[in-house]
Amino acid sequence: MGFKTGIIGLPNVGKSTLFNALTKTSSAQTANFPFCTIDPNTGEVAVPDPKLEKLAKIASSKIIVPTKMKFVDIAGLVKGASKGEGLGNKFLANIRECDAIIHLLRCFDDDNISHVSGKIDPLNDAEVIETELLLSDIHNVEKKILSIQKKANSGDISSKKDLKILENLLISLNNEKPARALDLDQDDLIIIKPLQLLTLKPILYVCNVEENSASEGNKYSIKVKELAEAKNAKCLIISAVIEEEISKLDNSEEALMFLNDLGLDEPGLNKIIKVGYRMLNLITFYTVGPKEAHAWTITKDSCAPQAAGKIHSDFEKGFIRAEIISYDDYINFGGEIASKDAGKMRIEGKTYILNDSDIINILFNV
Ligand SMILES: Nc1nc2c(ncn2[C@@H]2O[C@H](COP(=O)(O)OP(=O)(O)O)[C@@H](O)[C@H]2O)c(=O)[nH]1
Ligand SMILES: [Mg+2]
Repeated sequence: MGFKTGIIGLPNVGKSTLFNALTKTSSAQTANFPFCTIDPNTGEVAVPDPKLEKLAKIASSKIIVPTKMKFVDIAGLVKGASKGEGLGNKFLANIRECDAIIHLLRCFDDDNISHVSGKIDPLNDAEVIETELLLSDIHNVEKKILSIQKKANSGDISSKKDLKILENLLISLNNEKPARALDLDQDDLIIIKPLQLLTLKPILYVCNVEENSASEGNKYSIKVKELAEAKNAKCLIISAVIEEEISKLDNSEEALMFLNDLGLDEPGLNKIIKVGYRMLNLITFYTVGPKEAHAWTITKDSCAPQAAGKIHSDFEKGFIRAEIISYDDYINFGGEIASKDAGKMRIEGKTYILNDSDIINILFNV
């Protein structure tokens, strides 16, 4: 299972430009992992990972397999989408399948590129889109309420409890409060999660600015930053045009020189992935050997058998124990055998909670 992030925004804000650039840059950075297009709008991106490269070097791994993230270019959102305008329902269904949302906002002036409402105003644009997401959620919650109302009215205790939760949720949504802004407890989530609400998904605002504002931002991105802070959301500044330029370069050294000239130190792809990882509460772990060095993604606080299950379902079923070396030890002692000799390889059982960057070896029995 890969983590999937949808890129949304009004038409002509630069979504496709960014999507294409991200996916091409990814394949340029990782020769071992050519970018793969799943369909024209979905791309799998290799997560840039200097640690993985160091590990592979130490272990003389023949192949390097980075962990991946999916991006989806979600086109077709216009005012009225929740009522079926534009691509309407298809668009919303595409977002529903995503784990997180990148909301791309146009923060560049360019008279040659038309804007749907004729004026550059990222805050207004953000509101137009978020209103559609809210309306779609309201519709879903109302439908769910209708479906359990009868049972609740007949006195069924559990339905009554669910109804109360949903009614409170509906009030908040009607007050333009996204579901992610609510203080939901475990009981709430059990009933709310299956509704796959769009406004429950973590959101990252990305300001698409003109090239020479890419390092500092501009008058539009300042406003978006304030909006993000008020909503307790994250915000990044990128220039889709710069990302497009980088994606045409042959290697990462050239890309870095180009970026440095513009006052930047890494491609937007890296920034987006880093923030995305934090937003989604993800960590990376590794399996390393002479055959391959492989990075895997897992949710923070996962236990060793869950990590084993990422590698192979048999590893989870037949899990006996895991041998763990921390990344720092692996690097400092210079590999698996040296770490083991130094007493740095730990044997851990089913309840072990993975640390970020752990190198693991699963012992299992099927
Ligand atoms: N000047 C300028 N044009 C851009 C920028 N990003 C995208 N564009 C242009 O805006 C137009 C629409 O971009 P596109 O990526 O197709 O937008 P989408 O409708 O959101 O997918 C294209 O002609 C792009 O070349 C930018 O940062 N600056
Ligand atoms: Mg497009």
